[in-house]
Order: sequence, then C-alpha cells, then structure tokens
Amino acid sequence: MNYRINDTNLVEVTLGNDVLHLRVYDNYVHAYIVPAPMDLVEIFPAPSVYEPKVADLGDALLIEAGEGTSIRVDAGGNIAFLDGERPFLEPVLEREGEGRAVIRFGISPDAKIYGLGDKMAPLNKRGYAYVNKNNDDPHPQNENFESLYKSINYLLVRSYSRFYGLYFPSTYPYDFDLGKKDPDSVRVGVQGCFHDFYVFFGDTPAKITSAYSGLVGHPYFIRMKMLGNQQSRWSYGSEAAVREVAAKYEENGLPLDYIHLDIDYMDGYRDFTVDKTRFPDLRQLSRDLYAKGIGLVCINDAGIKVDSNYDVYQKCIAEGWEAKYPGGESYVGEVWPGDSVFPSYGNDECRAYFTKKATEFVGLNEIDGIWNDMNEPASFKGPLPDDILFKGNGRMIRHDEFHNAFAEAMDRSCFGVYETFGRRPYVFTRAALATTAKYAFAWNGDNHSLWHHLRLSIPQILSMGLSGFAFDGVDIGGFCGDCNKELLIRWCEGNILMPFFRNHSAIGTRSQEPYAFDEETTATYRKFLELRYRFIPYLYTLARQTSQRGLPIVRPMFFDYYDEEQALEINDQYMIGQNVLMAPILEQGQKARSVYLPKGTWFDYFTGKAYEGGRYILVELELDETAVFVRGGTILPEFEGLRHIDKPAIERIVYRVFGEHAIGFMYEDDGDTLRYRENDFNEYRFECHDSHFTSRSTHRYQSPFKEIKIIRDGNEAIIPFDYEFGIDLD
Ligand code: MIG
Repeated sequence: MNYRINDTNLVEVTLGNDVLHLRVYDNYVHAYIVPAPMDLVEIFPAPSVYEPKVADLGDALLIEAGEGTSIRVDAGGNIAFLDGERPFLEPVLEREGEGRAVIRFGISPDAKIYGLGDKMAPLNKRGYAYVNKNNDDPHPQNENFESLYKSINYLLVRSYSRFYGLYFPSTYPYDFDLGKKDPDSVRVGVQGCFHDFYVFFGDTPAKITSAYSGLVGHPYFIRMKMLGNQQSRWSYGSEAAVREVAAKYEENGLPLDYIHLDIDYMDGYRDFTVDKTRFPDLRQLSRDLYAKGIGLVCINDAGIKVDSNYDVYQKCIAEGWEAKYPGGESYVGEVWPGDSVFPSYGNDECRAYFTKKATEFVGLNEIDGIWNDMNEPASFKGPLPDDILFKGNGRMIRHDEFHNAFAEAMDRSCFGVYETFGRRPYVFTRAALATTAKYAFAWNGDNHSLWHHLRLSIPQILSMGLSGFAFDGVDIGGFCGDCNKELLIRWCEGNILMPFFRNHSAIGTRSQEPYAFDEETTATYRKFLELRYRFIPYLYTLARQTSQRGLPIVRPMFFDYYDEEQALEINDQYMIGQNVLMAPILEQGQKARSVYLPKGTWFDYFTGKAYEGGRYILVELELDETAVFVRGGTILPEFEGLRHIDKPAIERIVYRVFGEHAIGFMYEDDGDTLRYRENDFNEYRFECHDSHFTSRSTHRYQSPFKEIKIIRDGNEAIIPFDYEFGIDLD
C-alpha cells in the first residue's frame, strides 16, 4: 500500500489520484481528502494525537483507533471502521457532477439515527431527508420540513449494535438522506468537493457526545439566573407595558427572572438605538426592574438599516463591511428597518466594532442579555444570492460558503460583551452551526400554538442537546397563532424543566402570559414554576457539567439506558440529568398515559411512592399534574420559595433523599461572575445510607446558605449550614 505518516502523525494514503488523510485522536478520527477551510469557525481538536499504529497487510492498511476500533483501507479505496474484526461503518466516498462530494454508508436493519440539531422531528430521523442550510420559514414546521434555522451537521448513529458519531465540518450546505430513498443507507452530500468528516467512538452515547462537543466547543457556562422563568412577547412595546408584566407577575405570585424586549424598543429597528417615545428612559426601567429581581433582555437583528445618518450603516459602508455583489455594489435586502445591509461579522475588525457597539449599548442601558435574531441571515426579499461577497480575514467569502456561519460570527461579536463587566455572557441566537454553542445558546424559533408542536418540542430540544446545544428551549405556549388555556398549561408542564424556559408569542396573537386566561391557569403555571425553581441547584450543577464535558442537560431515555431496547425511541418522556424522569401529557383532553421506567427503582417525586422499573406503568394525570420520577439512590439539592434567583442572597438549601442508599452532587458559586475561573466554587458530594447523611465539600466559595433542610421518607430535619458534616436523621 502506498502511504506515509508525516511528522504531525497524519496518515496519508494514496488512492488513485486522491490522498486520504487520517488523523487518529483518543476517541475519534478525522478523515478527509480535502479539508474544509477552517477560517470561518473554530474547532478544537484534542491535543493528544497518537503516534498511529499502522499495519501494512499488503493489499490493505490497518490503523488502530481508540475505544477498541480500527480502520481498514484497501487498495481499492474501500474504507471500514471495525469493532474488533467486525465492520460497523463503511463509508463510500464519491463525487457527483460539478464538484459535489458525497459520503454513503450502509446501516443495519435495526439502526437508529439521532442528532441534526433543531429539526422538528422524532429523535430517530431514519427515513427522513434534510438540507442543512439555515432557513427562516415561519410556516407550521413539521417532521418533513427540510431546513430550519440551524445547520448542525452531527449524527449519532446506532447501527450494528454500536453507537458512533459523525460530524461534517464544512460551512457549505449539506443534504442528508437518512434512509429515505434507500432504507438501508445514509447519504450525505455537500458542494465544494470536500470529503471531510469526523467519526467519534465510545461504548456509550455519553462518551461519544462528549468527544464531539469537545471538538466543536462545549456550551458556554451560563449564569444561574438564566435558568429562571422568562417572559417575552413581540412586543412589549412601551415602558408601561413592561412595567405591567412585572406587576402582574408580582401580583400573581409568579416567579420571574427576565423580561424580553422584542424589536419595537428600537428607533426604526436600528440596532443599538432606543425609541425614546416608547422607552423614554430605558436605563431607569432596567434599574427599577433589576431592583425587583428581573433582568431585561433586548433583541438585536442581523440586518443594518440603510440610512446615511445612522452611524452603524456609515461605518459599514466606509469600511466596506457590507455584503456586496461581485461588481462591488452593496447588496441591499429587506428586513424590519426596510432596506438593510448585512455586515461581514466574520471579519475581525468588523466584529470588534460590533462588540464595541453592543458593549456600549448594554453598558449605557444596563441590559442583562442579548437576543440575536434574523441571523440565518433572513431577508424579506428571499434568500441572499449565493455569489454576493462578504469580507473575511485576508479573503473575500462568497455567501454560499458563509451563509451557515453568519449567525455564529454575529454571536461571537456579542460573546465578549459581558466579560467587560466581569459577568458571564447572556447571548442567545436563532441560527447556528455546530460550533456556535461556545458563543451563544439557542432557542428554536417560530413554533406555533399547536398540540403537535408541543409534542415535537421534546425530541427537538433533546436533539439539540445531543448535538452540542445543551442550553435550549422553545417558545412556551407557541409563537404563531392563538394559544388556549389547556395547551398553555400542558406546554408549561411538558417543558417545565427544559434548560431555557421562556413564554413568547407573536404580534397579533392573543396574550399568553400565565395570568392571561383564568385563575386555574395562573395557579397551575405558578405551581410548576415553583417546581422549576426547586430544581435550580440540580439544573445548575448540570449546566456546569455541560460547560466542562458537553453532556446534555436534558437527555433522551436511551442516553443512559442505551442497553434497554424500549428506551431507544421514546419521544414523549425524557431525563433531566441521570436522575429525574419527566413524562408529561401532550394530548388535548388526555388524563392518563403510559410511562416507561428503566430498570431499577423509581420514586414519584410528588407522592414518594416507589415503583420497580424495567416496565411500562400507567399514570393518571389531571390538568394540573405531570409525572416526575426520581431514580432510587438520588439526593436532589433544591431551593425553596424563590420568586427570583439572586444566588448570593439565598439562605436555605434543601437535600431531598430518594431510597435507602443515595448519593448526590451540587456545584455552587456566585452564579454570575467569572470568579469560578479562579476556582471560586464549591463541589459537594452527599451520601445517605439508611438514616446517616454525610456531606463532603470543597469550600473556596463563601456560601450564603445559613441552614439546611434534609427531607427523607416524608420526614424533615433542619440544621445549621455547614459544608461538611455527618448526621443521624433518626
Ligand atoms: O420576522 O422580532 O423568531 O421570536 O418575536 C420575525 C420579531 C422576527 C422572529 C423571531 C421571533 C421574534 C420576531 N422575529
């Protein structure tokens, strides 16, 4: 075989006119013929590159990879990934027509294909086809919708009894046929002649997800307050309207941490401006709300108004940062401000300018969070032409190459804003690429107030989590169309522990705040917001782990129970971390449902009743009930009675014990600043055996807690707070 190993440990195999490159890492392999250009996005290959072990078998090479796998390449160009001796992935690399690269591979009859980010579809996407080209389409999305806002080219496959991950790094649009044309094969195509992909190995979905997330970049570490309840509408269009939302929340005893301002706060939809007739003193408004424990989030749109008196437009034109036709004329699209240009956020100077503008705006008005919208980029004149040019760093970039990376570049311009103030970022985005989660979390835009969109919100958010976007959520109650009481209640229950929880609705729709219907709706919404606030320390611990290891916060049932056949395709129940199982009602009028409990003992969170798992059970659920089960052997850390999350002021922590022998963890810090980077945090580990409870902890962060409540078997004990202690509860 004709091959060599170069001095960076890259294996180069000559196959006819092509050279196949293979670079072997701890638990993944990068394979390419031509590598995708990497100057638009950042990926972080693990530092430890093996010195590859290559055996030349004469007519084939055998290259050892991680996790018991190896790669065989023969003289005919056949590539096989082997589990011991057994092939589990045999990608065929082909070219099609004018410069399209296609990768084809077979899957086993029982194969499942997960991943692909925000597709509005079941977890297992086998039998569907998609096009990953960021797309703004507010029609009621369905499982057969080819393109949505994000392009996350990641598949988690279970085939031939093995899980593996596949990631395609090019920023060009990809098309995926996941066994639609031919049920037994998958086909992934991209323009631009790049055969470029990564294969991730591991004996568990968690290991694979973690390896993938490490490469594209772990989600950034959020503020604790971002786990709180958030209220939005297009638009709360005046200071009075915003104050009314805060007042109604307070009056009704509903917890609230953020209110969002949609586009109408701006002066003529110009970014970084304020309409002074609607919001005469935005800073005073933020201060007043903040004094009540509520932060203000402002939307920021991708297009820049064509207006020769607007400084941002002037600057873009002066620097040549606006996208241009090949002839050099500005490309003008149409967005909310009317005629608009699209900045080259990928250019370092342009991005730095936008960071400066956003920092000034946030600083001046004391804005707590930035919401990036319309960044597919979207224009009412239809898709931007493929051949318009954006300024890059040292080269001009055609729109078809930049399109999917545009949002990430815009998000990057906002990412550093809060560091200036010593705080963690609050930046979220509608469009994204796989590599975006390190700069922005995401929400899944423009759903409808429809029961099937409530149902699909679950696999959609779970798929985002599998695809590296652990902090995600949908518009609670649905964005387009009118919501109704029953749908809002079930939506609140169904998504209550989803990482990002924001009620949002479109212009012209009926009000859908929790107090907009009747007392029963308000009371039920309140009951579940209170449940969410109890779970904040648990969710926050998961958010921290996510930022370190990329593991999803909310997980499909198969994620940790991959060896239970029943768990492989469940779209209507899910896990929060490893220990909490959610099984909501997702159908109009329904009052009971089946729940699959994996093997082991499970406790009903509300009644404490124990169930043996490894089977389906039937639970009855009235309109104000949802099913929450806790895995036996768990200690949950909880808050109590909060209306707003102000970590440094919280005085009591609750440890709730499930089962005879239980363990638990808790991560703690100030919830907001960057001091965790200097190790200013605590990590607790709890154990409870029969009635003996112990706590062990690091204590570099000065905890505000004054007391601990321990709940076990329906009994409560309250003791003074300490980091480390042992106590007999009887
Ligand atoms: O063309 O800013 O998905 O959440 O309320 C619609 C107005 C523009 C789309 C976002 C939605 C937001 C809306 N925006």
